[in-house]
Amino acid sequence: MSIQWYPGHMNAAKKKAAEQMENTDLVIEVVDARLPEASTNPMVEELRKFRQRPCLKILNKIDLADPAATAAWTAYYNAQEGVTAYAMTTKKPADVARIPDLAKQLAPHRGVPTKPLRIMIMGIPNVGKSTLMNALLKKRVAKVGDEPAVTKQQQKLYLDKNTVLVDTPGMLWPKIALPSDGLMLAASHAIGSNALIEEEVAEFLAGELLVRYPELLVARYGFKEIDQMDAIGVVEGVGIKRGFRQKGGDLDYEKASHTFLGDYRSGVLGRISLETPDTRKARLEEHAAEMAKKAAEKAAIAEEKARAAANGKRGT
Ligand SMILES: Nc1nc2c(ncn2[C@@H]2O[C@H](COP(=O)(O)OP(=O)(O)OP(=O)(O)O)[C@@H](O)[C@H]2O)c(=O)[nH]1
Ligand SMILES: [Mg+2]
Repeated sequence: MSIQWYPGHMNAAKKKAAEQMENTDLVIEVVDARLPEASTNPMVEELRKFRQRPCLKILNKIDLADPAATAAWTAYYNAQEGVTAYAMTTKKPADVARIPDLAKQLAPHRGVPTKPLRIMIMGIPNVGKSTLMNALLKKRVAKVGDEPAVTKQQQKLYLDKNTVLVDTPGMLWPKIALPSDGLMLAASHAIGSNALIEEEVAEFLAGELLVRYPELLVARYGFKEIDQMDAIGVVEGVGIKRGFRQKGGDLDYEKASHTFLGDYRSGVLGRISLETPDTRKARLEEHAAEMAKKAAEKAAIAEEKARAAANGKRGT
C-alpha cells in the first residue's frame, strides 16, 4: 500500500511535542476505541517515558465501538505501568465531566494557581483531541473535522485557574510495522486516502467484518448467503444494493467502496471494534512468524549463492 502517512509537518510536530513534554505534568493520550493499539502512537510513549510523565489513556468514540472489546482493552491498558485507561465518548457531557478529577488524581502534586496542572492532549490524527478540548472548555476553541490533520499547531488554554490544557496536532510515526494497522488507520480516517486506496481499505474492512460481524452486514445490506461471500463480494453487494452504476451500466466499485467506508465511519453499520487484545496478539505472532520465514528464505538464498560461487571457483 503506497500511503504517504508521515508528511513533513509531523516532524515539526514531534519536535514541538518533545519540547512541550518538559513542561507537562500529565499526558492525555487519545486513541480510537475501535482500534486502540493500532491508533496508539509509539512516539507518545517514548516521549512520555523519557520524562516519566503519567498517562490518562482515553479510549474515545466508544459510541462506535464494540462494548465487549472496549472492556477488554480498558483492562489491558490499566495493567500498564503509569497508565490509567478511561473509555468514553466526547458526545456525552457526563463522560467528559469526569476527566478533570481523573487528571488531578494522576498528578496530585500539581493543581494550585502557583503550580497549575499542565496537561498535554496527544494522539494520532482524527481521534477527537480537539473535540475533547472543546468539550472540556465547553466552547468551540479548536477547529474539528472528520479528516486527518485538522489541527496544525499546538494551542494552550486554561481550563480553570489551576489547570492548563494543550491541544496538539495529530502525529503519526514513520514506520507502521503491521500492514493491517495501516489499513485500520485508513478505514478510520486517521490517514487520508485516494480512491484507489479506498478500494483496498474497503476490501480489508469487508474481510474483517465477514469474520467478526457478519450479522451487521446482513442487517444493513440484506445479504442473503453471507457465509458464501468474500470481501470483494461484500463491497460489490453494497454497490448493487445502492444501485451504483457507471455510465455503461457497470458496477461503480469506487463509489461502493467509499459508501461502505462511510457506513463504518459514521456508525450506521453498528458498533464495531477492529481489534481486541486477543486478535492483536494473534496478528503480532503471525507477523513475527512471517518475518522469521522471510529472514530464513533470505539466508538460504545467500547461502546458495555463496555455495554456487565457491563451486564456480573450484570449477575454474
Ligand atoms: N462518533 C464519535 N465521533 C467523535 C467523537 N469524538 C470526536 N468525534 C469526531 O471525530 C472527528 C475528529 O475530531 P477532531 O477533534 O477534529 O480530531 P483530532 O484528534 O483533533 O484530529 P487532528 O486535529 O486532525 O489531529 C470529528 O468528526 C468529531 O466529530 C466521539 O466520541 N464519537
Ligand atoms: Mg485537532
